Amino acid sequence: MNLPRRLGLSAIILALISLPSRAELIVDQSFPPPDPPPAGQYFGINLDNSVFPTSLIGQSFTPTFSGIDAIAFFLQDDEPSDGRGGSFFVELMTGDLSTILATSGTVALGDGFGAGATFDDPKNVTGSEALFVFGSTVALTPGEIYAAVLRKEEGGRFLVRGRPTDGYLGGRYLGSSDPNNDLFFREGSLIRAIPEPPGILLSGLGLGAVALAVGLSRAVLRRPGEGRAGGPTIS
Ligand SMILES: [Ca+2]
Ligand SMILES: [Ca+2]
Repeated sequence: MNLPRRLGLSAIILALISLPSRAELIVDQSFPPPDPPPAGQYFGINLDNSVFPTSLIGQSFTPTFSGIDAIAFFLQDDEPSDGRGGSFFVELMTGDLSTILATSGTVALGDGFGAGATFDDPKNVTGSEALFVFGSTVALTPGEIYAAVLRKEEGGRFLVRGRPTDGYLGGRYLGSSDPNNDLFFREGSLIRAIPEPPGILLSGLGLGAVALAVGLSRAVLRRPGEGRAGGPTIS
């Protein structure tokens, strides 16, 4: 195999095995829906701000981590066959709701998101998870209370799901004074663009393959008296 082909193959191998793994949430605080969910213990909050324009739809929480990258809520299209999805984002606020600390990217959810196909489908009572990621890590003080407020940018009628019985002691659903009301959520840090350990090992092998290919090729090309018609030249 000549030098360009050898380098090209090594570069392709290196690129393939160096691809970052999917961003993964390292959970700090959470109140996930039980799986499978028992019947009759859930509530849904209407995210249509035209119906409840002033209500704060969100959840307070008390982190133990010193920062947050993302928070997930469980959403459900309340009109799954109207051809409309919806776009949503999250504002991270101080616990007294006086200051917005950060705003997540907007997440677009398709028509029917989180809606179960049958009445037996657990999604009908829990919705599905939607992850809202902040542009960079937001510094938090462990042990202090913070609030994540869900906002609808545009689209159809959606619900955010939670549970009226207490499962999370570090906060509550913001629209209620009852600490027993909690939205389902997960928040924490993201592992961003870091290869899995086997990937790191293979990346090292890939770099080694490139170095080996370059070294061997240079050795071949520098061997005196061996012209290679049409081959690459080294200046
Ligand atoms: Ca819809
Ligand atoms: Ca609570």
